[in-house]
Amino acid sequence: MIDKQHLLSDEEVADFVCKGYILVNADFPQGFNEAVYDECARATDGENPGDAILDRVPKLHEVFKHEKVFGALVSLLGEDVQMNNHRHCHVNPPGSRSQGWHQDGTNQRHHQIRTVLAMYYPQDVTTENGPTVVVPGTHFRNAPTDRIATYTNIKEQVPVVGPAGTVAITHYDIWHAASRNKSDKTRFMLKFLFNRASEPTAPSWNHDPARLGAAHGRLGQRAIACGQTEHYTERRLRREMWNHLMGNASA
Ligand SMILES: O=C(O)CCC(=O)C(=O)O
Ligand SMILES: [Fe+2]
Repeated sequence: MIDKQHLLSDEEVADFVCKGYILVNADFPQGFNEAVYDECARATDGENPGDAILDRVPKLHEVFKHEKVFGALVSLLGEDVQMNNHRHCHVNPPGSRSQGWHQDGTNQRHHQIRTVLAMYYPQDVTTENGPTVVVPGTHFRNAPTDRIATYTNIKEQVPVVGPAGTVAITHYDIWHAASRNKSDKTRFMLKFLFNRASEPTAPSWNHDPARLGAAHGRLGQRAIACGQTEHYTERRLRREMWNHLMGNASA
């Protein structure tokens, strides 16, 4: 059983529902991120090993065992959360061009949390060295990838920046893209997928019924500036997602 203190709070879960992502700053032992960086550089020198990156860099298991990372995954996907077989080391070399906006895979077309992306950065990420960029709230917007790929900068897009050891956990459907690496050093991002294995029957986070009012307040906020129609639609979809997570009628 995971210690409750490592689980997300009601407000954090409500924020995830609203924005579609949360950043976890994992404090790995001294030298851990640097060692992963070097091992990823060796593993991808030549052909990218694809899903085999976990066998090539077994230290990556430690990332998802970290109490804060695992606590966030349990909070969003339940205690029996499962690691998916697909994973990838995303290499963003100096001088790269930015990627088009996209949703990974075929988006899921439901309004629940069934799969998340967990993106681990083994080096500091700044706006200079090619951060992943996300658009808050877009996990509710299923859109053809060939259309969103034509969009350039979106007002209120958020670059995922943070110190080495940052893990961005996002809803599978969030719009995202790698941005241009303007630095002189390769940026690595290790993308893992996690799946829900069972339906929620009760909150799997550090739920406190006294915090429900605050959580509901968060669910009503705008993820980014948007029209009234989108705001009403998203507010309804968030409540659906939240009620599903609560697993009962008194949500
Ligand atoms: O490298 C990144 O920051 C994102 C890459 C990505 O989202 C993808 O290739 O699907
Ligand atoms: Fe992607």
